Amino acid sequence: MSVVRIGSWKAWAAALAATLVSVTLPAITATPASATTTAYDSTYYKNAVGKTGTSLKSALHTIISSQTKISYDAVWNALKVTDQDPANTNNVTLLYSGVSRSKSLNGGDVGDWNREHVWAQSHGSFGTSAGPGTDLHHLRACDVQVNSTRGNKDWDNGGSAVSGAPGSYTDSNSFEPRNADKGDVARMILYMAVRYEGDDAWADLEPNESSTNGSVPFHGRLAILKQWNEQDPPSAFEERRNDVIYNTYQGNRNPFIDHPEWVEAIW
Ligand SMILES: [Ca+2]
Ligand SMILES: [Ca+2]
Repeated sequence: MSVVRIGSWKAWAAALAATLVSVTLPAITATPASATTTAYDSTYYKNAVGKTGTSLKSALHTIISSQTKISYDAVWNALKVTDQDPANTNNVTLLYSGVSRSKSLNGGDVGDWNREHVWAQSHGSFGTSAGPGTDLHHLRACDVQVNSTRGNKDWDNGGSAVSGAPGSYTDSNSFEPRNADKGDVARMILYMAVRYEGDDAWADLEPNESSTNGSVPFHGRLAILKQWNEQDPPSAFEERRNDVIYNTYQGNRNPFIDHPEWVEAIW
């Protein structure tokens, strides 16, 4: 606000009122917070922008299906880059716990981190050959024991506290990540649903409302994942991760990190 020398109280009040109007009006006319624009809208997403429902899903499927596939062994070194702790370049930040752990502790022993498939391998029988089982958009560094606790469970709220992952909960068939990871999980699951549509060698992965999917190629519960997407918007960590996967490893993006409102536009 600029300093104005005003001779009378009335003039001062008028100036204040004008200032308040100028401050308030843009907030009234602003676009909803959930609508986003990105540098990729006129390029990468040009055939998707403006669409909704199945036509948006179909357009995004075509766009993101153009990708490089990496080996499961290459995932180790990729995660050391994509999941790097922003505060310590020697470490990765682990999913479900937020723990910062040395990049060199990758492995299968207690105290190590390993490669968590957020879309569980058994929900689509894709294993670890190059394809959905090595797709970095849903693979994250995770504590070995926490990964084991998550297993192939569906996604839902509730349960008892997860040892080693404060803020995360689990029961016999579902897992609730800590608040900071809820949106990440939702956007990873929904990326997989759009990327894999059954038109290649792999199953058509889809979200549903069940928390007892077992080995069918579905993951629940969609209503909860939609809540989590709203509750935990994309963070700088998640956006950097998307950029690194796009620029360095796979050449494709997770559209729901760039446009979280596309979750509601499709589902
Ligand atoms: Ca988050
Ligand atoms: Ca699908």
